[in-house]
Amino acid sequence: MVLELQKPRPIWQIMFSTHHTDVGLLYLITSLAFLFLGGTLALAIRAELFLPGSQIIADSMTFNRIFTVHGTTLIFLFIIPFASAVGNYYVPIMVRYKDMAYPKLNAIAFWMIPPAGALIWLGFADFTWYATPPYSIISAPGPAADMWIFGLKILGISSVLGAINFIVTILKCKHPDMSIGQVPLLAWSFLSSSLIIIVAIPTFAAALLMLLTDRLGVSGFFNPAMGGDPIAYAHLFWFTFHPEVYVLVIPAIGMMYEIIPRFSRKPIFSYNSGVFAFVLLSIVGFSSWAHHMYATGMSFTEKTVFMVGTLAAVPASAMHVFNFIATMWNGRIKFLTPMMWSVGGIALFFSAGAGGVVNSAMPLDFTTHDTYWVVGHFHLFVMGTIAFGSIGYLYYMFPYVTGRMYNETMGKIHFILSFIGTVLVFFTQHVLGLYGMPRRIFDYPPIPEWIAMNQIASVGAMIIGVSMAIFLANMIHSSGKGKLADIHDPFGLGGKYYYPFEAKNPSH
Ligand code: HEM
Ligand SMILES: [Cu+2]
Repeated sequence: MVLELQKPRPIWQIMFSTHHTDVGLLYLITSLAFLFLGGTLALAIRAELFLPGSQIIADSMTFNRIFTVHGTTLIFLFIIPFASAVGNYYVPIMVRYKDMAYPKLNAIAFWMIPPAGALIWLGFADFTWYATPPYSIISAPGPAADMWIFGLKILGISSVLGAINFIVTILKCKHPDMSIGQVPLLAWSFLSSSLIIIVAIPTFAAALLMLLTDRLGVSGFFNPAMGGDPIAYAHLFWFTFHPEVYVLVIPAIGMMYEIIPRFSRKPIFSYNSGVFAFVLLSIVGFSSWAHHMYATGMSFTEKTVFMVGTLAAVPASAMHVFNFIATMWNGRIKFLTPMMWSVGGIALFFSAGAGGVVNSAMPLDFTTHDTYWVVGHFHLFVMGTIAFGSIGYLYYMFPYVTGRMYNETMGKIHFILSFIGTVLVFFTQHVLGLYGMPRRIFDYPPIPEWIAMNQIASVGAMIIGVSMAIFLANMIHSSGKGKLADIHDPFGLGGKYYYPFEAKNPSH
């Protein structure tokens, strides 16, 4: 890998560069900045819900704005750009090419993110991360709502440009001596998620335009007063965003495929099943979107089709979990920070999936739908699986990017606190949902069980907050003053298992 920070360069040289590791670094820093911004909003939400009544947030409108921007930030400005950071660093090297296929396009895709982030943060819209009509078209206050729509539009274009670049880099630029069956699983994960993006995003892009023209009053696609249908928006939205959840999770799984075998000091149990499961997941991801809409009056037959389509994703997810366990089995495991995050992420992936199966069973979903159960469910994925996989990988990349080691003890404390916090917040939210607490509420009646569980969740969130402060301190301190890393084997795994791609891609 290229050592970015060891030989300091003026910041503008990195900003105007189109080299894949420079663009990767920009993605990395931007995504981490948004992780902390979005995380701060989460702490505000949890502080507010610590007790019934208004605590630190004045009114429900402000509360809605806060959780809308929280969700939008962490999904679109942290998880996706973080994956792009990893892809930018690693995919060209893994396919043994000098850069991404289209370096300028790559830089353009990155530079669309800061303005989009600014639109979302300066606007601070209030209509939840899926901008549900009719509220979003009739009453959501502008210009916040319009800024959000434009922000998401820009992010969608950026994703599509990035996806085209990954697909062409992997399929067309890989070294001629390398067959597609030799491309590492991390690169396969980018190929699969990029293909999903290309198929899924245009639908939401269209829906956003329709939302905007509806807001302007020149159309009524989703406006019942003009003969439109809000449910149509839900279909368009979920046609994009159910597959999109796999866009989020697949690269995180790909990152685990790098870490688990290396730190188990064993080859991956089955490369082929990893590839198969990625491809399968990207196809079946399109057969389940309406499981978000069981409560909308679809016919029994339609619901059954989507229920079966949803369950089709289970074998693909399970294949990854089995593959990881079989790889670790009898391995000489070295539990350093990256490995702890990956293994923790797999455990939470498993429990999140179990909750997903409950949601997908249509009769059970009538109990869980729109309650805190759903909040718990998807956070076990986005935080427990995706953020855990990503953070583990960040620790893994750290010596290759900075040339220095992070502090191992602080890394482990970060993991342990985050794991405890995540279980406290999101397992509790599942139970809270079963006790009937609806999601997205600012105030709640003083039911003793609700108060107790909200307090457990809030304490869990504060623990995560503390762990993230330790993380930030570790990253900042170690990137300047950390111990110099042995770049050939920074984790002391033994020569055979160190990162196999020593290639340094020269700037051009
Ligand atoms: C792979 C990673 C996954 C992620 C990132 C994820 C994410 C999400 C999100 C964001 C929502 C709620 C969205 C909202 O209403 O705001 C959700 C709901 C749901 N998820 Fe997942 N999910 C994942 C996997 C699964 C799996 C494997 C299943 C089924 C086996 C599943 C079944 C469901 C169902 C049925 C709902 C709708 C629940 C309801 O609103 O009543 N999910 N998920
Ligand atoms: Cu879904």
